Amino acid sequence: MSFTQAPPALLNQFDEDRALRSLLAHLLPAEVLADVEPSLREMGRLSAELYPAQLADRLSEPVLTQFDAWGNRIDRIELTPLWRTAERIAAEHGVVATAYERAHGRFSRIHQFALAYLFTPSTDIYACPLAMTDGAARVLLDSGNQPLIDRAVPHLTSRDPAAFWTSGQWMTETTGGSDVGGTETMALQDEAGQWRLHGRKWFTSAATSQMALTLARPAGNPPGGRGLALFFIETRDGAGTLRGIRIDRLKDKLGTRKLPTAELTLDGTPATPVGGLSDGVRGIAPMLNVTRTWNAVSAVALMRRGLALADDYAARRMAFGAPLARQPLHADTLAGLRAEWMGALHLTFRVVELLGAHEAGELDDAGRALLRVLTPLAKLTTARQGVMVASEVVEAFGGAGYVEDTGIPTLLRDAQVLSIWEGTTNVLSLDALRAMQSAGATQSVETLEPVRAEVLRLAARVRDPHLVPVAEAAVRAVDRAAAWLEDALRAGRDEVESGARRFALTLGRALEAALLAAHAEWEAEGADGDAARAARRLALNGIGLVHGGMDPHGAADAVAHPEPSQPALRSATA
Ligand code: MFK
Repeated sequence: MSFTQAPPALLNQFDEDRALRSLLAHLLPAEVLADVEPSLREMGRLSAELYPAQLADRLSEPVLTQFDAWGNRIDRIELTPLWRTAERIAAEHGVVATAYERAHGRFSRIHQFALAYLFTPSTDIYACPLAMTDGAARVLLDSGNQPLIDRAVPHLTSRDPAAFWTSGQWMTETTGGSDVGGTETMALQDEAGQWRLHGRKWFTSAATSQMALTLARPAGNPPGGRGLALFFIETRDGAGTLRGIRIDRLKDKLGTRKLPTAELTLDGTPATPVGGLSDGVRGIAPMLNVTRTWNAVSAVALMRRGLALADDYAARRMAFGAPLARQPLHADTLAGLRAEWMGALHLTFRVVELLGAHEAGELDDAGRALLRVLTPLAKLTTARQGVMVASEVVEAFGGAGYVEDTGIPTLLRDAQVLSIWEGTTNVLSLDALRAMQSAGATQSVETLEPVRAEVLRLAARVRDPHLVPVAEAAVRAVDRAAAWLEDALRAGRDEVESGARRFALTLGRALEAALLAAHAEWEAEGADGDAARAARRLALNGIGLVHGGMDPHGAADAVAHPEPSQPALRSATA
């Protein structure tokens, strides 16, 4: 009658993560790996150490106080204790700065995002303001606007918590989060020539940032995205008072509840154009691509956290006379999820690798086209995997996973945002198509060339007979996607758009399988190596979706189906 279950526990999250360490050994030269490893090990230690603090802080949420006792409007947001700790750790450990210091050239992005991956699961989505900070630094540096670069970039990339700034990315209005061209905020110049913004921002994540990049329509500009301009805002004056900004309320969200997401009114907010006075969507696009990369890294990180907890629990929890880990069906379920996470990890870090090479000026035209296409593909594919894996992790804990004070339900609620913000799965599927069309011929299957060339390049490396069927399945899935596209292009735009999501997920999963198979070949650990097992399992879970018709799961392009496909894994590609 006195049995109590030992809860899951975490050890150093770098040392424990064999998949990450193997991937880094593949991507980084030995001397770079030796140089960055201590910082990653320290972040892995902090990640485990912060986990109990995260559980203890579970119920606290940011609080908005709009007025002081005397009726003065103050609009102060009190952050949660762990967020304040996270801000300090992020600055001191260079979770943004590492990418801009570029101590290891093209490899610094890999170092930075490995830090972010270890940092993210224990810090209550503090990754969100960091993502926007990183994106803002990128946009400002790309803009060539030297006064703004001098003013903001040293803060955005500082390792000193007292000097560190985060940035907001204020895009969404009541007219829509996807169709940003409908933005209603107006930019007017006052008598002194100062631009001032007037409007309402409906979904501003991390409203406590010191600066923001936002879109507004200069008076007289035409409607649509081209009529918008990109503006820089400093949110507070020297006395700490908000500059023409009212915080109307905080959002009551399904998840990411530590994140002070706000509705704002801009009422004469002083603002500086970042570039010209039009084409603001194009101007903010580099920020979107950076935050979408962070989104993928966060998806992989949350999957890893869920699986670390589920694996530990499976070793502790006895049922029907044995630990769950030795119950064949439970072990098989976890193996299927592990494959999804490892595929997502490899796809995401391929994007990171390309981004680092691009920023170091080492990508040719084909590399840049690949980066442009892989960014939305990685974001949308990993986000769907993140939601599915988080849901399965809840189930892997049985009833305990459904109980709030285990901390497990938070994983699912937080994961659900990954497929929504920064562009929904559908918007990003269309973006991926558009990116392919601008890289290749506009109306033909040559559109697929950057992705197809990448999958063929990876498949050509695979020699191990245990892995060759996986590489072949990846190539076959891309070929079927190409055949579908050819038919759809003949049938017209509606046919192309209605299949874009299945098409994009097929390409994302084919890339994951090919990357895993090529990595397993490099690991050279035979059929039982981690990556080899994950590659084969990902192929079994299913790669291709384009020929599914009404039931997109029915024709999953699997190596073999020794068992009926698992409902749990079906949702990975839904
Ligand atoms: C945990 C970490 C995650 C971080 C979380 C941060 C939380 C922040 C919360 C948010 O802010 S969520 C809001 C995010 N909002 C979006 O992601 C918007 C989603 N909608 C789209 O992406 C639409 O496709 C888009 C707004 C871009 C469509 O607008 P338009 O006006 O129809 O733009 P259009 O005509 O497609 O593109 C305009 C130009 O930008 C074109 O270039 P040109 O002017 O040279 O022709 C495009 O090629 C270019 N462009 C668009 N997207 C691009 C891009 N260029 C490069 N990369 C892209 N991704």
